[in-house]
Amino acid sequence: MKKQNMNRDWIATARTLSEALPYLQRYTGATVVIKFGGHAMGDEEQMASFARDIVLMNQVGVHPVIVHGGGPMINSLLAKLDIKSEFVNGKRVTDEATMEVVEMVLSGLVNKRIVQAINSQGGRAVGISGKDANMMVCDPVDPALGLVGQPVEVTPDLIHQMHSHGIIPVVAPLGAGREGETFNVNGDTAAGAIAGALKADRLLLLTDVEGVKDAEGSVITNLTIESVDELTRNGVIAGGMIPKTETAVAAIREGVRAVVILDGRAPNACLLELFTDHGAGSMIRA
Ligand code: X2W
Repeated sequence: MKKQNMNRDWIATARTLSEALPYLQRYTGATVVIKFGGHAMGDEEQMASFARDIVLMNQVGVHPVIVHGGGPMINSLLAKLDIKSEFVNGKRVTDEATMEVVEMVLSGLVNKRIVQAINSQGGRAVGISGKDANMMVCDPVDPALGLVGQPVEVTPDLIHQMHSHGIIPVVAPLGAGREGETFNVNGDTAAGAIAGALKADRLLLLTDVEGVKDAEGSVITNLTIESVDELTRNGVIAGGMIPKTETAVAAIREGVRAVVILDGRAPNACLLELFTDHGAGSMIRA
């Protein structure tokens, strides 16, 4: 009895692999930017599962780029250091003391945690930030927000070079200022700007909601720039979803083929989206 069940599982595994062939072929050589938000990271096991999906993608010929966040981890260190922090329109007001903590947490703690998780699964990840090789040059967004940056010039040569050496880039959302400043960039904004500069085939925004929901609370699986505009005007797209859909629309206008907003905590979310008929979350296209 036990043996039969096991046989059945192996047959299902083989079938799953076989069914994935057209998807694997479709994405060979594709550039996929994955925004891994602080809220999507979860525990060690979820991090390991995410890392495994990324290594698998890389193994089958996809060129993944991870751009991560880390908002909750920044909040936690700021609280320990007794530094007050506030958000205006989804962006952290960032003075010099806050910027030091943001850089420590993003480039140090979170970036290296993801790099190590990928390398533990047999990948070759290297952690950088938008400051490395002057990849992401920023201007200040608004004097009231302090050192919050808007990417104005993204030069992705370094990412191409890393990919050509089989390296998976893991990018912390920090930007270089023209006067030698360090800028804090919202993780979604950074991922969108990098995906746009790469003209990526896909931008996956991993978060802690299942996708864009309609008025009844069901996930809308396919959206266009026009339908996003309409749903935003009608107030169906609201709150924290707005920066995500804005990022998606801006990235598509810069030449990204499609953007998917999905729940990064769901098991194998990236594989489900890329390599199965089912897909996941909400896909936005031109
Ligand atoms: C963000 C950067 C991290 C981030 C911050 O300081 O929290 C700004 O708000 P999540 O996990 O993706 O939210 N920067 C300007 O975006 O993290």
